[in-house]
Amino acid sequence: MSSRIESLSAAVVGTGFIGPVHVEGLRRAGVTVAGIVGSSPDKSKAAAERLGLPRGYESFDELLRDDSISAVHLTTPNRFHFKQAAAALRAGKHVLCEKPLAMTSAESTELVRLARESGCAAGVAYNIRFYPLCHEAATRVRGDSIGDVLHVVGSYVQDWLLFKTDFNWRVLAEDGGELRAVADIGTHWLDLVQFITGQQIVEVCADLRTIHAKRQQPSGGAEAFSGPGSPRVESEPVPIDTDDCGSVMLRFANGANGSLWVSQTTAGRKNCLRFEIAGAKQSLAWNSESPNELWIGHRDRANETLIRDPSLLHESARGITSYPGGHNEGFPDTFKQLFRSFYGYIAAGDFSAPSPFPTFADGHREILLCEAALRSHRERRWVSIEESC
Ligand code: SOE
Repeated sequence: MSSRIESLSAAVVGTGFIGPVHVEGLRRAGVTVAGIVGSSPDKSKAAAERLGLPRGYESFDELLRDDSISAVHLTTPNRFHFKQAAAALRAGKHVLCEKPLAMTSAESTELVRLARESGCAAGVAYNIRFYPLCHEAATRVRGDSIGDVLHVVGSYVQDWLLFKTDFNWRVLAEDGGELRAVADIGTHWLDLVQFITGQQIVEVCADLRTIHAKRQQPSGGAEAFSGPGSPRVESEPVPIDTDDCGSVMLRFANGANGSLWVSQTTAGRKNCLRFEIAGAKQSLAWNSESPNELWIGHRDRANETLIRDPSLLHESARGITSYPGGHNEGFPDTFKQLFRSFYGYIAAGDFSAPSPFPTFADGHREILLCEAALRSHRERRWVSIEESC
């Protein structure tokens, strides 16, 4: 049965950096946001007031009992994703979960199964796909404009964890998982290049590094991107064994090869994802810090830069573009477009149709890639994804 996006209502779990991004994206997509829940009733109430939401739930269970909500957004630390996603699906709610989907592939396998059996929509917030020029790149590569994909290289680099006084739950393996930079930002890149090329990564060889073996943990925690800790805040040294940076060599199903560099300790790079996809006829390159430009490389004529302009884009990219050329769209717009896609699918009501958003199956694939990368790093050898299944 089909309905309208505007008739759907959602609640957000998590009040940190990314929870409010979801609230804003939902509102801009036209979805009603019924309320939010944090790690305590006080935090829920404060977030609801700050964000102008009708309700700060007392608990996650209270949120699940709210029959007015059709979907739940999980923006909690990674260690909660499995339990919360499973409970929400069992309660008959559609789920949009932040990445990585779970802590282990055993958990993500179970979530894929539960999602299938629940008959609910289940998506993972790989929002970077929803920059219009990333959809444009996918249409061009899959439509053979660039020829056979030969190699794919790039990086995702940030600087918000450069100093040993920089801290967030993500640096702790028990909260975020054994892999950090690769899982937190690397999987965005891995998801993106597989989406664009239509080719799965089948084998990896990783070399990872923890720059700060100890970090200063402030009492009371710290939000992502909150800047260097104040010397006046009490903190204590804690051992860290998650990756600050590293490289992963890749082999794709069609024989293409490539590599990814990830780092959360590159001074000056705030949140910078770059890819370069080389085909037999052309190359494409893109940088998330100038997201409205796609570079098109030629061998036998001058290179081009395509400036995002809906009138010049393929239908797939035009469909996720809201503003005319020159009116730049960025990070918050990707969430709006992802949510329009997710709720548009729910509203259309045909769950046998292919999902236009990253699904739990995509999220599971990313966990397999992470496990293969970690194993490869520890055993100092190539690891196939099949081996890690
Ligand atoms: C922190 O590294 C973080 O917030 C990621 O968790 C997000 O996925 C990315 O979009 C920005 O950086």
